[in-house]
Amino acid sequence: MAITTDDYPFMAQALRLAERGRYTTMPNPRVGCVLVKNGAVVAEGWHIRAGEGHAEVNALAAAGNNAQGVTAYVTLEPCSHTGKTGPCSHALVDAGISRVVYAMEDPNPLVAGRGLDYLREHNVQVDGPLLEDDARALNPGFVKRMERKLPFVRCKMGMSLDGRTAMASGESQWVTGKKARGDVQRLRARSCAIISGIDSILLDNSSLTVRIDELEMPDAEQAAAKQPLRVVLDSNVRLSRKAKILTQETPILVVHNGSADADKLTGWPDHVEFIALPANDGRVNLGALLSELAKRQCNEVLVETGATLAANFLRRGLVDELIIYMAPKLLGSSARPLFDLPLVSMSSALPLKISDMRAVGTDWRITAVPDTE
Ligand code: AOF
Ligand code: ZN
Repeated sequence: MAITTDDYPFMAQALRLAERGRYTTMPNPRVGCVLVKNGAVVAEGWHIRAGEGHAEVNALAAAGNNAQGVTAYVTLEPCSHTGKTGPCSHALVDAGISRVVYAMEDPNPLVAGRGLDYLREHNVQVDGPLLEDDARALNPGFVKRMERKLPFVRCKMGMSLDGRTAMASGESQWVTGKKARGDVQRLRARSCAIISGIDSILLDNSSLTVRIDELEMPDAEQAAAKQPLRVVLDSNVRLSRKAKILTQETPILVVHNGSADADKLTGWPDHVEFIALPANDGRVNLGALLSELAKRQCNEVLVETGATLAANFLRRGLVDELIIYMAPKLLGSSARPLFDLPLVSMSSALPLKISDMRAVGTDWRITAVPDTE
């Protein structure tokens, strides 16, 4: 028996369960699992945080003695390795399940098909992939890090209807409305790291933290949500010892070009780490930065910065997704443009595809991705 139309709603349910790990599973992927017998759901589970039960194990625990002969719908191939927890493919076999429907193979080289092989070798019927695009979209960062050793890069900007981000003085509070700013909190919360440039940090004196208590989600999930790593690109170490970003004691990574005097790098609070990365013309190489963040197991990273650094990420083809909040106001022609991209001919324009556009309070949120066709 292969996949039938009956399988779709159960996998859709598993995908929705996986979504509940949106802010909490990192560096692991978001994974959901539904156990079904005779067309009825017996139990469900999802992965909440790294180091704790995987989706399948949580679902099996919820099923108790009822897992014999069930079909398991999982949004990711059940694992075959012993990591922080035991292999899910073994747990499924031991529980006596008869069929597994999976949405996508696990791109983790530790697994990569071995979980499915183990199931087949133990007489479990394996069908899939099913709703693979949705499963990949659930974990863009985990998938990219496993496949390309790079994080998924989302760049967020706020602009006026005439495409301006700040007044000429740098004044930018607030271009967008309260709802849009709340939406940005969710973007931060799902990210493993937030990247900003030293100029924006000095100008806006922002803290780049997540107000976790304002995220709308159940208490248990809220308790598992973490603050993302805050990354400051600061080639010449100009960060002020009084900057507001230092007040919250969650990790900050200051990335410089290695040329700063030793005394500039000492005497900082314990939660601030400095690293030197390769640079070109004194400015840290952005590709090297992203590789470093992937090594630190960052899945999704959010670039929240000014027009110059954001343009540099874009120009180098390092942005996977642009999120632009557009506010219903005009800032006029002396205000700052969205990106510092001094292009002169139409042929050098950066082609994008708008993949989503929706109202967020009084603003519009535009999601655009590079058009590579
Ligand atoms: C699953 N179900 O719910 C998840 C899986 O260190 P560990 O033991 O937590 O293993 C993490 C790896 O397991 C992760 O990189 C990915 O390959 C897989 N995640 N697998 O069967 C789950 N979260
Ligand atoms: Zn597992």
